[in-house]
Amino acid sequence: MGISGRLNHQTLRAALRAALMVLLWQSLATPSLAAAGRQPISQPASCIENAGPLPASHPLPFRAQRVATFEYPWALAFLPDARLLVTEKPGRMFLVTQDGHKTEINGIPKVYYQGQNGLLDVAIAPGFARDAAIYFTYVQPEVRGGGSLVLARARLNPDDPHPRLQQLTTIWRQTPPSTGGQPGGIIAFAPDGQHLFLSVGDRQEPDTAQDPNLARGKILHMNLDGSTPADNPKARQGGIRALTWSTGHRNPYGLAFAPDGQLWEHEMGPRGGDELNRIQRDGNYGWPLVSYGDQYSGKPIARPPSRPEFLEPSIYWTPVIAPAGMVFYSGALFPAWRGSALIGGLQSRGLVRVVFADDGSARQADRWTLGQRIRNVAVAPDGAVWTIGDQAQGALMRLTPR
Ligand SMILES: [Ca+2]
Repeated sequence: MGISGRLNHQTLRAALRAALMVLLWQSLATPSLAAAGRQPISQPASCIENAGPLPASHPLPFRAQRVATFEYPWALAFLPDARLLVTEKPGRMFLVTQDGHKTEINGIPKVYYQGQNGLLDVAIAPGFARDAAIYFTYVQPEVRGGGSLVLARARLNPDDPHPRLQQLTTIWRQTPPSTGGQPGGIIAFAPDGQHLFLSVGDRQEPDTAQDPNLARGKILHMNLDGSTPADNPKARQGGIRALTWSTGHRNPYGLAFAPDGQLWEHEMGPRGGDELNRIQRDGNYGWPLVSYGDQYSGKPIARPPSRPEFLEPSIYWTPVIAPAGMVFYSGALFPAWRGSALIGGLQSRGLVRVVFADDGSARQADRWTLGQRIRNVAVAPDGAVWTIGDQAQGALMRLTPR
Protein backbone atom coordinates (compact mmCIF):
# COMPACT_ATOMS: atom_id res chain seq x y z
CA MET A 1 0.00 0.00 0.00
CA GLY A 2 1.38 3.44 -0.96
CA ILE A 3 1.61 6.43 1.40
CA SER A 4 -1.65 7.99 0.16
CA GLY A 5 -3.48 4.64 0.45
CA ARG A 6 -2.24 4.26 4.01
CA LEU A 7 -3.27 7.83 4.84
CA ASN A 8 -6.77 7.26 3.40
CA HIS A 9 -7.06 4.05 5.40
CA GLN A 10 -5.97 5.81 8.59
CA THR A 11 -8.33 8.73 7.95
CA LEU A 12 -11.24 6.34 7.44
CA ARG A 13 -10.38 4.43 10.60
CA ALA A 14 -10.12 7.69 12.59
CA ALA A 15 -13.52 8.84 11.26
CA LEU A 16 -15.13 5.49 12.10
CA ARG A 17 -13.61 5.57 15.58
CA ALA A 18 -14.90 9.13 16.15
CA ALA A 19 -18.40 8.14 14.99
CA LEU A 20 -18.38 5.10 17.27
CA MET A 21 -17.22 7.24 20.23
CA VAL A 22 -20.11 9.67 19.65
CA LEU A 23 -22.63 6.80 19.51
CA LEU A 24 -21.12 5.16 22.60
CA TRP A 25 -21.09 8.42 24.52
CA GLN A 26 -24.71 9.19 23.59
CA SER A 27 -25.88 5.76 24.67
CA LEU A 28 -23.97 5.97 27.96
CA ALA A 29 -25.04 9.55 28.66
CA THR A 30 -28.74 8.76 28.27
CA PRO A 31 -29.12 5.12 29.29
CA SER A 32 -32.77 5.37 30.32
CA LEU A 33 -33.78 7.05 27.07
CA ALA A 34 -31.81 4.57 24.98
CA ALA A 35 -33.32 1.65 26.89
CA ALA A 36 -36.89 2.89 26.95
CA GLY A 37 -36.89 4.64 23.58
CA ARG A 38 -39.12 7.45 24.83
CA GLN A 39 -38.92 10.77 26.62
CA PRO A 40 -38.83 10.62 30.43
CA ILE A 41 -41.97 11.76 32.24
CA SER A 42 -40.12 14.35 34.27
CA GLN A 43 -36.65 15.78 33.99
CA PRO A 44 -34.50 17.56 36.58
CA ALA A 45 -35.11 21.29 36.58
CA SER A 46 -31.43 21.96 36.03
CA CYS A 47 -29.05 20.49 33.47
CA ILE A 48 -26.45 18.68 35.54
CA GLU A 49 -23.62 17.02 33.71
CA ASN A 50 -22.89 13.37 34.29
CA ALA A 51 -19.18 13.41 33.48
CA GLY A 52 -18.68 9.75 34.37
CA PRO A 53 -19.01 8.31 30.83
CA LEU A 54 -17.02 11.06 29.07
CA PRO A 55 -13.96 9.62 27.32
CA ALA A 56 -10.37 10.45 28.22
CA SER A 57 -8.59 13.19 26.22
CA HIS A 58 -5.65 12.42 23.91
CA PRO A 59 -2.84 13.17 23.54
CA LEU A 60 -1.66 14.32 26.97
CA PRO A 61 -0.82 18.05 26.84
CA PHE A 62 1.99 17.59 29.37
CA ARG A 63 5.13 15.61 30.09
CA ALA A 64 5.05 13.64 33.36
CA GLN A 65 8.36 13.32 35.18
CA ARG A 66 8.74 11.06 38.23
CA VAL A 67 10.49 13.03 41.00
CA ALA A 68 10.39 10.64 44.00
CA THR A 69 8.34 7.84 45.53
CA PHE A 70 6.59 7.63 48.90
CA GLU A 71 4.81 4.97 50.93
CA TYR A 72 1.08 5.62 50.58
CA PRO A 73 1.46 9.39 50.19
CA TRP A 74 -1.69 11.39 50.94
CA ALA A 75 -1.13 15.12 50.56
CA LEU A 76 1.34 17.66 49.23
CA ALA A 77 1.70 21.39 49.87
CA PHE A 78 4.20 23.88 48.45
CA LEU A 79 6.22 26.24 50.60
CA PRO A 80 6.83 29.74 49.19
CA ASP A 81 10.40 28.72 48.25
CA ALA A 82 9.08 25.86 46.01
CA ARG A 83 10.06 23.05 48.35
CA LEU A 84 7.07 20.95 49.38
CA LEU A 85 5.69 18.99 52.27
CA VAL A 86 4.45 15.47 51.58
CA THR A 87 2.50 13.34 54.07
CA GLU A 88 2.43 9.55 54.11
CA LYS A 89 -0.73 7.96 55.49
CA PRO A 90 1.18 5.59 57.84
CA GLY A 91 2.35 8.69 59.77
CA ARG A 92 5.39 10.33 58.24
CA MET A 93 5.92 13.80 56.78
CA PHE A 94 8.76 14.91 54.51
CA LEU A 95 10.31 18.12 53.30
CA VAL A 96 11.05 17.61 49.60
CA THR A 97 13.13 19.67 47.17
CA GLN A 98 12.23 20.26 43.52
CA ASP A 99 14.69 17.56 42.50
CA GLY A 100 13.20 14.99 44.88
CA HIS A 101 15.58 15.08 47.85
CA LYS A 102 13.59 14.04 50.95
CA THR A 103 14.16 15.02 54.61
CA GLU A 104 11.88 13.41 57.20
CA ILE A 105 10.20 15.82 59.63
CA ASN A 106 10.24 14.70 63.27
CA GLY A 107 7.63 15.31 65.93
CA ILE A 108 4.62 13.89 64.06
CA PRO A 109 1.98 12.66 66.54
CA LYS A 110 1.01 8.99 66.62
CA VAL A 111 -1.72 8.25 64.09
CA TYR A 112 -4.48 5.64 63.80
CA TYR A 113 -3.30 4.01 60.61
CA GLN A 114 -5.94 1.63 59.28
CA GLY A 115 -7.67 1.53 55.90
CA GLN A 116 -8.43 5.11 54.90
CA ASN A 117 -7.29 6.49 58.26
CA GLY A 118 -3.85 7.83 59.13
CA LEU A 119 -1.89 11.02 58.56
CA LEU A 120 -3.93 13.02 56.04
CA ASP A 121 -3.79 16.60 54.73
CA VAL A 122 -1.15 19.30 55.19
CA ALA A 123 -1.56 23.01 54.39
CA ILE A 124 0.78 25.98 54.66
CA ALA A 125 -0.76 28.69 56.86
CA PRO A 126 -1.50 32.01 55.13
CA GLY A 127 0.99 33.77 57.43
CA PHE A 128 3.76 31.17 57.04
CA ALA A 129 6.40 33.74 56.03
CA ARG A 130 5.75 35.49 59.35
CA ASP A 131 4.86 32.68 61.78
CA ALA A 132 6.17 29.43 60.13
CA ALA A 133 2.81 27.76 60.89
CA ILE A 134 1.49 24.69 59.12
CA TYR A 135 -1.86 22.95 59.62
CA PHE A 136 -2.39 19.24 59.15
CA THR A 137 -5.01 16.57 59.80
CA TYR A 138 -4.71 13.04 61.09
CA VAL A 139 -6.81 10.37 62.75
CA GLN A 140 -5.75 10.12 66.38
CA PRO A 141 -5.85 6.67 68.02
CA GLU A 142 -8.25 6.36 70.93
CA VAL A 143 -7.69 4.23 74.03
CA ARG A 144 -10.98 2.36 73.56
CA GLY A 145 -10.32 1.72 69.86
CA GLY A 146 -10.93 3.60 66.66
CA GLY A 147 -9.74 7.09 66.02
CA SER A 148 -10.81 10.74 65.92
CA LEU A 149 -10.11 13.19 63.12
CA VAL A 150 -7.85 15.96 64.46
CA LEU A 151 -6.92 19.32 62.95
CA ALA A 152 -3.54 20.41 64.33
CA ARG A 153 -1.20 23.37 63.96
CA ALA A 154 2.56 23.42 64.44
CA ARG A 155 5.54 25.55 63.61
CA LEU A 156 8.15 24.27 61.20
CA ASN A 157 11.56 25.75 60.41
CA PRO A 158 12.27 24.33 56.94
CA ASP A 159 15.91 25.47 57.10
CA ASP A 160 16.67 23.32 60.13
CA PRO A 161 18.84 20.40 58.89
CA HIS A 162 16.83 18.18 61.29
CA PRO A 163 13.35 19.69 60.90
CA ARG A 164 10.87 19.05 63.69
CA LEU A 165 7.30 20.16 64.41
CA GLN A 166 7.32 22.66 67.28
CA GLN A 167 4.49 24.01 69.47
CA LEU A 168 2.09 21.31 68.32
CA THR A 169 -1.49 22.44 69.08
CA THR A 170 -4.80 20.64 68.58
CA ILE A 171 -7.15 23.10 66.88
CA TRP A 172 -10.16 20.77 66.68
CA ARG A 173 -10.82 17.14 67.57
CA GLN A 174 -13.74 14.97 66.49
CA THR A 175 -15.99 13.23 68.99
CA PRO A 176 -16.99 10.48 69.19
CA PRO A 177 -14.21 8.41 67.58
CA SER A 178 -14.91 5.71 65.00
CA THR A 179 -13.29 2.67 63.44
CA GLY A 180 -14.82 3.64 60.08
CA GLY A 181 -12.99 5.11 57.11
CA GLN A 182 -14.04 8.13 55.03
CA PRO A 183 -12.51 10.61 57.48
CA GLY A 184 -12.40 13.63 55.13
CA GLY A 185 -9.81 15.97 56.64
CA ILE A 186 -9.21 18.47 53.83
CA ILE A 187 -8.14 21.97 54.94
CA ALA A 188 -8.98 25.08 52.89
CA PHE A 189 -7.94 28.53 54.08
CA ALA A 190 -10.31 31.35 53.22
CA PRO A 191 -8.96 33.84 50.65
CA ASP A 192 -8.56 36.54 53.33
CA GLY A 193 -6.33 34.20 55.36
CA GLN A 194 -8.31 34.84 58.54
CA HIS A 195 -10.28 31.59 58.84
CA LEU A 196 -10.46 28.07 57.45
CA PHE A 197 -12.79 25.31 56.30
CA LEU A 198 -12.38 21.62 57.12
CA SER A 199 -14.15 18.68 55.47
CA VAL A 200 -15.33 15.85 57.71
CA GLY A 201 -16.51 12.58 56.18
CA ASP A 202 -19.29 10.33 57.43
CA ARG A 203 -16.83 7.72 58.81
CA GLN A 204 -18.93 5.11 56.97
CA GLU A 205 -21.86 5.80 59.31
CA PRO A 206 -24.17 7.31 56.65
CA ASP A 207 -27.07 8.41 58.85
CA THR A 208 -24.76 10.56 60.98
CA ALA A 209 -24.24 12.95 58.05
CA GLN A 210 -27.70 14.44 58.67
CA ASP A 211 -27.36 14.60 62.49
CA PRO A 212 -26.68 18.23 63.44
CA ASN A 213 -25.10 17.13 66.71
CA LEU A 214 -22.43 14.88 65.19
CA ALA A 215 -19.09 15.80 63.63
CA ARG A 216 -19.78 13.62 60.60
CA GLY A 217 -20.54 14.50 57.00
CA LYS A 218 -20.02 18.24 57.52
CA ILE A 219 -17.91 21.11 56.29
CA LEU A 220 -16.78 23.06 59.33
CA HIS A 221 -15.83 26.73 59.40
CA MET A 222 -13.57 28.07 62.12
CA ASN A 223 -11.13 30.81 62.96
CA LEU A 224 -7.43 29.94 62.71
CA ASP A 225 -7.37 29.08 66.44
CA GLY A 226 -10.43 26.80 66.16
CA SER A 227 -12.90 29.28 67.66
CA THR A 228 -16.31 29.95 66.11
CA PRO A 229 -16.69 32.74 63.52
CA ALA A 230 -19.63 35.01 64.28
CA ASP A 231 -21.12 34.53 60.78
CA ASN A 232 -21.59 30.77 61.09
CA PRO A 233 -25.25 29.83 60.56
CA LYS A 234 -25.63 28.32 64.05
CA ALA A 235 -22.82 30.20 65.78
CA ARG A 236 -24.81 30.63 69.00
CA GLN A 237 -25.83 27.00 69.40
CA GLY A 238 -22.49 25.68 70.68
CA GLY A 239 -20.84 22.33 70.03
CA ILE A 240 -20.51 20.99 66.50
CA ARG A 241 -23.60 22.97 65.43
CA ALA A 242 -21.72 26.21 65.98
CA LEU A 243 -18.88 25.18 63.65
CA THR A 244 -21.07 23.67 60.91
CA TRP A 245 -21.06 25.48 57.56
CA SER A 246 -22.76 22.77 55.45
CA THR A 247 -24.27 19.32 56.00
CA GLY A 248 -24.97 16.03 54.24
CA HIS A 249 -21.55 15.11 52.83
CA ARG A 250 -20.27 11.59 52.36
CA ASN A 251 -16.54 11.25 51.66
CA PRO A 252 -15.12 14.71 50.92
CA TYR A 253 -11.49 14.60 49.76
CA GLY A 254 -11.50 17.89 47.84
CA LEU A 255 -12.10 21.43 49.16
CA ALA A 256 -10.75 24.58 47.52
CA PHE A 257 -11.56 28.21 46.75
CA ALA A 258 -12.00 29.37 43.16
CA PRO A 259 -10.36 32.67 42.13
CA ASP A 260 -13.75 34.40 42.50
CA GLY A 261 -13.93 33.40 46.17
CA GLN A 262 -16.46 30.57 45.75
CA LEU A 263 -15.77 27.46 47.84
CA TRP A 264 -16.03 24.13 45.97
CA GLU A 265 -16.04 20.61 47.39
CA HIS A 266 -16.01 17.16 45.89
CA GLU A 267 -16.96 13.89 47.50
CA MET A 268 -17.09 10.24 46.57
CA GLY A 269 -20.52 8.75 46.03
CA PRO A 270 -21.38 5.12 46.81
CA ARG A 271 -21.91 3.00 43.66
CA GLY A 272 -22.01 5.97 41.29
CA GLY A 273 -22.73 9.56 42.18
CA ASP A 274 -19.37 11.21 42.86
CA GLU A 275 -20.17 14.92 43.23
CA LEU A 276 -18.68 18.36 42.67
CA ASN A 277 -20.57 20.76 44.91
CA ARG A 278 -20.75 24.54 45.00
CA ILE A 279 -20.74 25.14 48.73
CA GLN A 280 -23.30 27.52 50.16
CA ARG A 281 -23.57 28.72 53.72
CA ASP A 282 -25.97 26.46 55.68
CA GLY A 283 -26.51 24.22 52.62
CA ASN A 284 -27.57 20.59 52.95
CA TYR A 285 -26.11 18.36 50.22
CA GLY A 286 -28.40 15.44 50.89
CA TRP A 287 -26.28 12.43 51.84
CA PRO A 288 -27.47 9.74 52.59
CA LEU A 289 -31.06 10.62 51.64
CA VAL A 290 -30.36 11.49 48.00
CA SER A 291 -27.58 10.60 45.56
CA TYR A 292 -26.96 10.03 41.86
CA GLY A 293 -25.43 6.71 42.96
CA ASP A 294 -26.94 3.62 44.54
CA GLN A 295 -25.97 1.49 47.51
CA TYR A 296 -23.16 -1.00 46.89
CA SER A 297 -25.81 -3.72 47.32
CA GLY A 298 -27.62 -2.28 44.31
CA LYS A 299 -30.43 -0.89 46.46
CA PRO A 300 -31.51 2.41 44.88
CA ILE A 301 -31.17 5.78 46.61
CA ALA A 302 -33.61 8.60 45.83
CA ARG A 303 -32.28 11.01 43.20
CA PRO A 304 -31.62 14.64 44.22
CA PRO A 305 -34.44 16.22 42.14
CA SER A 306 -36.96 14.30 44.26
CA ARG A 307 -35.98 16.33 47.34
CA PRO A 308 -35.67 20.00 46.41
CA GLU A 309 -34.65 20.96 49.96
CA PHE A 310 -31.22 19.46 49.23
CA LEU A 311 -28.67 21.20 47.04
CA GLU A 312 -27.78 19.49 43.77
CA PRO A 313 -24.19 18.82 42.71
CA SER A 314 -22.83 20.88 39.81
CA ILE A 315 -21.33 17.77 38.18
CA TYR A 316 -21.71 14.12 39.05
CA TRP A 317 -19.77 11.08 37.90
CA THR A 318 -21.45 7.71 37.21
CA PRO A 319 -19.48 5.52 36.82
CA VAL A 320 -17.26 7.00 39.50
CA ILE A 321 -13.81 8.54 39.25
CA ALA A 322 -13.28 8.43 43.07
CA PRO A 323 -12.12 12.06 43.29
CA ALA A 324 -9.20 12.87 45.60
CA GLY A 325 -7.51 16.25 45.89
CA MET A 326 -8.42 19.49 44.12
CA VAL A 327 -6.58 22.67 43.22
CA PHE A 328 -7.56 25.75 41.23
CA TYR A 329 -4.95 26.56 38.60
CA SER A 330 -3.55 30.09 38.36
CA GLY A 331 0.02 29.35 37.24
CA ALA A 332 2.18 30.49 34.34
CA LEU A 333 2.98 27.23 32.54
CA PHE A 334 -0.55 26.28 31.42
CA PRO A 335 -2.25 29.62 30.65
CA ALA A 336 -5.26 27.86 29.06
CA TRP A 337 -6.04 26.23 32.40
CA ARG A 338 -6.27 29.41 34.49
CA GLY A 339 -9.43 29.38 36.56
CA SER A 340 -9.90 25.63 36.06
CA ALA A 341 -10.05 23.09 38.87
CA LEU A 342 -7.74 20.07 38.63
CA ILE A 343 -9.11 17.01 40.42
CA GLY A 344 -7.27 13.73 41.08
CA GLY A 345 -8.98 10.38 40.62
CA LEU A 346 -8.29 7.10 42.39
CA GLN A 347 -10.61 5.04 40.21
CA SER A 348 -10.02 7.05 37.02
CA ARG A 349 -6.24 6.84 37.60
CA GLY A 350 -5.63 10.36 36.41
CA LEU A 351 -6.78 13.96 36.50
CA VAL A 352 -9.88 15.78 35.38
CA ARG A 353 -10.05 19.47 34.54
CA VAL A 354 -13.27 21.32 35.32
CA VAL A 355 -14.16 24.72 33.88
CA PHE A 356 -16.64 27.22 35.27
CA ALA A 357 -19.09 29.60 33.59
CA ASP A 358 -20.11 33.04 34.77
CA ASP A 359 -23.52 31.68 35.81
CA GLY A 360 -21.82 29.44 38.41
CA SER A 361 -22.21 26.22 36.44
CA ALA A 362 -19.36 23.76 35.92
CA ARG A 363 -18.46 21.15 33.35
CA GLN A 364 -15.63 18.69 32.82
CA ALA A 365 -13.30 19.93 30.05
CA ASP A 366 -10.63 17.21 30.11
CA ARG A 367 -9.93 13.82 31.59
CA TRP A 368 -6.37 12.51 31.42
CA THR A 369 -5.14 9.04 32.30
CA LEU A 370 -1.85 8.91 34.21
CA GLY A 371 -1.69 5.17 34.87
CA GLN A 372 -1.85 5.28 38.66
CA ARG A 373 -4.41 6.12 41.34
CA ILE A 374 -4.02 9.88 41.89
CA ARG A 375 -4.41 10.84 45.54
CA ASN A 376 -3.63 14.55 45.44
CA VAL A 377 -2.66 17.43 43.16
CA ALA A 378 -0.95 20.79 43.78
CA VAL A 379 0.56 23.63 41.78
CA ALA A 380 4.18 24.73 42.34
CA PRO A 381 5.14 28.41 42.37
CA ASP A 382 6.48 28.09 38.80
CA GLY A 383 3.10 26.77 37.56
CA ALA A 384 4.04 23.10 37.17
CA VAL A 385 1.35 20.65 38.33
CA TRP A 386 2.43 17.97 40.82
CA THR A 387 0.54 14.77 41.61
CA ILE A 388 1.06 11.86 43.98
CA GLY A 389 0.01 8.25 43.50
CA ASP A 390 -2.02 6.28 46.03
CA GLN A 391 -0.02 3.09 46.51
CA ALA A 392 2.79 1.49 48.52
CA GLN A 393 5.35 3.05 46.16
CA GLY A 394 3.34 6.12 45.15
CA ALA A 395 5.03 8.36 42.63
CA LEU A 396 5.44 12.11 43.06
CA MET A 397 5.08 13.40 39.49
CA ARG A 398 5.81 16.80 37.95
CA LEU A 399 3.70 17.77 34.91
CA THR A 400 5.02 20.43 32.53
CA PRO A 401 3.84 21.43 29.02
CA ARG A 402 4.90 19.32 26.06
CA1 LIG B 1 -25.16 15.24 47.45
